[in-house]
Amino acid sequence: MKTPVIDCTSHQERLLALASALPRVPRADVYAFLEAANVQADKLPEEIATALDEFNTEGNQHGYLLLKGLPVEPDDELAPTPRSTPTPEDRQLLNMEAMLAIAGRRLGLHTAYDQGYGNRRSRTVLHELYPTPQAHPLSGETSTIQLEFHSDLSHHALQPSYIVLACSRGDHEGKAATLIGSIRKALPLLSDEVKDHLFDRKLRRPVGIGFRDQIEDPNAMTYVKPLYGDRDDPYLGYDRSVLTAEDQADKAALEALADALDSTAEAVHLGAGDLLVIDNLRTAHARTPFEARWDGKDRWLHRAYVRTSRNGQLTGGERAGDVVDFIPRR
Ligand SMILES: O=C(O)CCC(=O)C(=O)O
Ligand SMILES: [Fe+2]
Repeated sequence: MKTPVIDCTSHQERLLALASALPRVPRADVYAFLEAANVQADKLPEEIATALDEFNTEGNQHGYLLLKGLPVEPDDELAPTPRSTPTPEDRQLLNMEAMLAIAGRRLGLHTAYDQGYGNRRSRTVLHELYPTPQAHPLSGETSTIQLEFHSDLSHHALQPSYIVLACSRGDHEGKAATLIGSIRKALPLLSDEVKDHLFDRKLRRPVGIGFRDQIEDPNAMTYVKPLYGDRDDPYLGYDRSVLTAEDQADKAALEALADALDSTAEAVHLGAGDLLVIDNLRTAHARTPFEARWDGKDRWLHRAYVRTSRNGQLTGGERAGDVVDFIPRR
């Protein structure tokens, strides 16, 4: 199996030069920022450009690509890890935000999504992930509890192709693992009976079950197919916390899928200078617990969703930086 990990250390100088061509305040004009990143994406070192391009066309067995050794600022030059959203609009560009923009533009279009929960953060293109003291138990801002296997936005009709996570700081103890369960690895473990049962089967995925406090329409319901697309190389739609099975056969099939994802999942321990591209249509991901210390040095990730032409996400005229309304998957 081809390695999904690329060491980019030898390209640091070149990557810093690309980053220096980007606007200094990314949130001042996100469209302009991503347009500038697109120009730089054409100038990426060949090794990195090829890895991203191949991942974009073929994917891989692992369901992710990990670029390591990117030119993150030395830790003592980085601001303290934030604790509360939103990110100030006038914050200066960080190196890993530049990497998120350039690598993401090589793949497709950065996109913000209204996730249907009515939560503030969901309409922003450039996300931040760090522990917050009052994190919702199903959000990426948690730390001490396991964030269970899920595909991001599986309930959205225009679910993004990729999740890009760029790390400015890892957690203190290196305990936080992003687990990636790839359907390409899990599928051979499923019986034909289970595969047939899950393929094109619409399961209920209530919107806002995890964000009930903020939900506007308590009857909102979406339908997610655990397996769909090409029967021999299917896409995956999965969320352990909110996908609901009604009858015994559905429950058993979902459990078999969960077991197969669990037993084949790979762990990535994100550290400073790492950028992880997750194939959001062929994987589910989770994050193991870790301890926040609230000392300004906690785990700090930058995140964006990237759309591509896969599975009808684009119909023409879209731009990197667009905000997509909530369109429930049915
Ligand atoms: O923190 C991570 O590694 C992943 C977080 C995540 O899955 C999410 O916020 O949806
Ligand atoms: Fe996620």
